[in-house]
Amino acid sequence: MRSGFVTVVGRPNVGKSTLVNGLVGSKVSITSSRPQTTRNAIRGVVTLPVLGEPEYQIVLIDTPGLHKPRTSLGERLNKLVYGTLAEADAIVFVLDATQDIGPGDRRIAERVKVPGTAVILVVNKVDVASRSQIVAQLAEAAEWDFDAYVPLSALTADGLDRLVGELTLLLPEGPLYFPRDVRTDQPEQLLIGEIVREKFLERLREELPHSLTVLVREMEERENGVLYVDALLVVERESQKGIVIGKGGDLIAAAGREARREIEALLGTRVFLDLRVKVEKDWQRHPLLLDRLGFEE
Ligand SMILES: Nc1nc2c(ncn2[C@@H]2O[C@H](COP(=O)(O)OP(=O)(O)OP(=O)(O)O)[C@@H](O)[C@H]2O)c(=O)[nH]1
Ligand SMILES: [Mg+2]
Repeated sequence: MRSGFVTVVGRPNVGKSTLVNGLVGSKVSITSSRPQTTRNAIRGVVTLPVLGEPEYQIVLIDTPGLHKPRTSLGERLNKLVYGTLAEADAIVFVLDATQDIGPGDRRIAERVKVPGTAVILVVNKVDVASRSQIVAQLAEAAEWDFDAYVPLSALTADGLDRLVGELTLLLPEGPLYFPRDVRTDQPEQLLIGEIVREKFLERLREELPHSLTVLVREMEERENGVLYVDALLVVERESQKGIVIGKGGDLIAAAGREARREIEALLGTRVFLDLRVKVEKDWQRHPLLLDRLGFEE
């Protein structure tokens, strides 16, 4: 069979996580309109059924958007991305068709040139871009001389099959890395924390989406068949606590309700979601706090 690891990289908000979810066919990574949503290397597995040999397994690695770091967290995240590039069998570099190619993209274009590793350039969001925008981006990116160019929409799935086709051509002979029915290796506890964070992201503005992290401290099945989930919302400043809770607690209640419903659907069980808010001053800037909050070096 053919199999391999494919790192998905690009600037924040270009649609990397939406693309990985679309390829996997289920939500393994949260998405939002806020930049820097993803904070881990999240693996999503695509195993293509055997309709005559060979069989394919594509292990996609969704990564945090590459950006100019302003905090220890940002530095750690960029480093994490560069690490996954070195291990990849192929790289998918994603551009947003509605945004001009900028210095950030050019820096990434240099970094993805790893000897012996093929690069596919994806021009995403074609559903909301004009034909001339798409053509201009493809023309400009053509100078980078990558191995394939695929315009697509991660959101509508238009063009995803072409990307899968290109990837299968690039995969080396390899083992079945994950059982055929596995879609991610992300522990349930982490995915649940991410779902909770996602529900807050769209409700928060300015620097607050960046200042929030979620730690699931406990998950326990209670006698009445309800899964009790204790999640801690960690923010950076005292003033942010009130914003996350909202007037009369309405923000935390609405986000919590939405998260609970999604977790219930995911696990097929009733859930009691216990949310608490805690301030860890400037946690994004302190290596020690980052360690404790699960962002390893
Ligand atoms: N119209 C349209 N929107 C898209 C498409 N792909 C992603 N989006 C939207 O773009 C925003 C960012 O998507 P994400 O998948 O979170 O982007 P990302 O690259 O993972 O972002 P970071 O994790 O912050 O680096 C979300 O609001 C998505 O719904 C697309 O093909 N078309
Ligand atoms: Mg993402």
